Amino acid sequence: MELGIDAQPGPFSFETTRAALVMIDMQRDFLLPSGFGEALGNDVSQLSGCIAPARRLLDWARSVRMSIVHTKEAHAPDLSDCPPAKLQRGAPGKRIGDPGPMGRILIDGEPGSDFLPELAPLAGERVLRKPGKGAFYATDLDDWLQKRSITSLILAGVTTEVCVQTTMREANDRGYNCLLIEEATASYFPHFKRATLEMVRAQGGIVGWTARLGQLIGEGDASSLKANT
Ligand code: C5J
Repeated sequence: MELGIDAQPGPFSFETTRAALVMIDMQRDFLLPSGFGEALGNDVSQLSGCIAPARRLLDWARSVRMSIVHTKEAHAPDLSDCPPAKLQRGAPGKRIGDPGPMGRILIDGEPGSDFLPELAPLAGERVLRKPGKGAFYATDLDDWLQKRSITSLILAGVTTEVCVQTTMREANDRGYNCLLIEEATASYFPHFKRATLEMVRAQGGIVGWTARLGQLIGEGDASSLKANT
């Protein structure tokens, strides 16, 4: 099904069979107290507003049978994929690999690295562990998308100006058309989110497009989409 939506800076069209939803890092470590985000001094409550819209977006993507990728920023237990410079960030005792209330901070397999239950992947959806901020760095994401002839990405998740924006820029450079859903992404710093949305769509969409969730999925269901079939 080909869809066209009113986005910024202009219309965004895509074929659902050649698009993927990329849900970025909706993990306890970033969204709940006592994880990595809070260890870095952030107010994690700033992210809670994007959870329900992200779930609506996920439900919609499932309803149109779009490919879905859930990324998680998490390191191997032996930290072999964590550069020393990254390991040294944050206060001593609250760094990557240190023990915390949700297990070792930002380590794959620990409770903190897992997805929020309401955004948990279903069978058949891709879970992509990544050691960096961008989902294309040191992963097979590009190959995986190419094998499925995917040319457009719908992006959501946290945080807007870090992992979401980095991934969107990587994807844009690789030739993917990228649409960021505004309510389904959040930052610990609301002004960084606002600036990122503006930056992405400036200069005729230099990094991609942005749209409100309702512009993509309609207010209550998917029926208000402009299908170009
Ligand atoms: C951060 C992320 N903020 N998922 N990671 O370190 O944006």
